[in-house]
Amino acid sequence: MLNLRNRVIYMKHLRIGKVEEYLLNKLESGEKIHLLLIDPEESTSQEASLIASRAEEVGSDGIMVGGSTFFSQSQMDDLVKSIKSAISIPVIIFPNNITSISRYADAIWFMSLLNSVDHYFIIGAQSQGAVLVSQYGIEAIPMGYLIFGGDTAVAAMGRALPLPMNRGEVAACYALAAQYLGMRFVYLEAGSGAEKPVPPQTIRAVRKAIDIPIIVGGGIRRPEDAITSLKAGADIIVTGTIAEESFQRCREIIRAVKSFRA
Ligand code: 1GP
Repeated sequence: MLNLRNRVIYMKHLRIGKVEEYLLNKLESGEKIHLLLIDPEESTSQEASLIASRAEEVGSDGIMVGGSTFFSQSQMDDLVKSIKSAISIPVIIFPNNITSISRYADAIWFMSLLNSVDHYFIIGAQSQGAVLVSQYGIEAIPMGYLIFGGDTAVAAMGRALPLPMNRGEVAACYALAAQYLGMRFVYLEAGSGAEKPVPPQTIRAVRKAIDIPIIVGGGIRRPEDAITSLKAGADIIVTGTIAEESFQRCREIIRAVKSFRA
């Protein structure tokens, strides 16, 4: 049984850090969150820092850095450093591998690809990277990652057995398991550049099943897509590709997310 002293220690060991607190404070106040994903393969350091600062100006809440087919730790470091110098919102690593771990980031989604068939993406890379994350003092935010659909780089590289887009009850099983395993966020991923985002009925089914925040990303190209996801119960919207294609459209999405009220 925990006494009060132990409970304080226990809470400390949950290690809820500054970035997670920042996100939770926003959600608690009724705001929805927008995170801009920068793929190191698609941008130079200069382009990335420019796009990150434009996103911050428009109201985006943070920058995620990661890509499914990127494996250079030194380039990751350069990119993260350059983005950090241009903005004051947090930079969160969105890792595909242990080579994504950059000491310059504020936080890392410490994530497990729960519907992978490969042990490496469920716990292998995490066990290899954990000590480095600790040594670098990067804030780790535990997250369960679920991939939908199939025809995307992330599904192939992560050896996912993709969840069906329209069977929310299957996604809800995984999401509830993530919550019971102690993960503090769940990410419903359609894959970068996906033809369609995760459908609202699936997000709704997950929302009903869990209490922890839901991140939705992949294939969000219009403000309506973001609004539909938020109405269905998403808390955090991630967009990547659209900012590379047209920053104007990305700006509209950020504005839609930031002015949304349930
Ligand atoms: C990919 O969910 C993110 O991991 C963002 O996807 O590039 O399609 O916006 P898009």
